[in-house]
Amino acid sequence: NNRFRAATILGACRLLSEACYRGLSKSLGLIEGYGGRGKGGLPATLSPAEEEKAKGPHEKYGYNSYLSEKISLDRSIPDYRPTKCKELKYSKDLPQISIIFIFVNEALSVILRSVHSAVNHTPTHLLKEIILVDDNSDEEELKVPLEEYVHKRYPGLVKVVRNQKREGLIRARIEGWKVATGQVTGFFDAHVEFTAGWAEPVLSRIQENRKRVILPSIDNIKQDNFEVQRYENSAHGYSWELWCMYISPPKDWWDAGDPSLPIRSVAGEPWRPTSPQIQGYKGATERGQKMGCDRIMALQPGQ
Ligand SMILES: [Mn+2]
Repeated sequence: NNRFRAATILGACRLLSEACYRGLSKSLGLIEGYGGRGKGGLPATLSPAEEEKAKGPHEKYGYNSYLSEKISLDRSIPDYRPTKCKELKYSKDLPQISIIFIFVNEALSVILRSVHSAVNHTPTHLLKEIILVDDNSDEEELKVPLEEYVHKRYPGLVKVVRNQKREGLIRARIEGWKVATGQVTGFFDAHVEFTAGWAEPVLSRIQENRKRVILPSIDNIKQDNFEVQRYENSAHGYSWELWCMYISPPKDWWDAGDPSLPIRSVAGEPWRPTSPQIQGYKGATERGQKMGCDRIMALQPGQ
């Protein structure tokens, strides 16, 4: 049918653009392709001489940004979904998502890996756009170099929003929401990697009921070696300090014996598959977590 043909053509266009734009990352000292250090989500390592160079940036970012530059923007990571999740079938007719990343002085390679992995793991017909909200970073590499790269590498796909003063996480997210045109809005930290099949269950749950706010089940990327570490299925909540907590699913979820079922929580409904995120990150954007929701409903929580 036509929709299938359109998806096939879009897929072919993506392959063509891959061929044209590969190598662009080299100008930034970064690497593309599925292999290399850290492939398959395995721990990545530095030589002793490199270790010395890595110390300063590690202190600054709270993760090993020097090592991050040595890991491909497209590296493969494991698919930790329960088998049943992989077998689920979804409607071809799902709403499109605008993916919004917020950052302040995040390492360029880490932001770009978030973007590459979103493009690589979101079906073309479901990805409306990617929006990068810079909450007034100081780093020069996050200005012209970042903007030139994303516009050349993914023409027409990425919007960049710059806050003229530091607004904080929630107002920065709202700035991203304002320019979003997808039916669904997904808010993410800019230090994540997406896994295969992450989008369909999220969009499907929102399509069933647009008042839902969906949180994926989140794995961990280790801050020192970028190893992807599987976390148990869990609900999300917040401590009194407003740090995100992973909470064991309620008894009725365990009793049902089906790991593909969504987990209800006070903060939303997590669902594997996942977007792992770097642990130990010190940045200003760490309050709040990744979620997808209906674009219009997003700012009308009373409904
Ligand atoms: Mn985070």
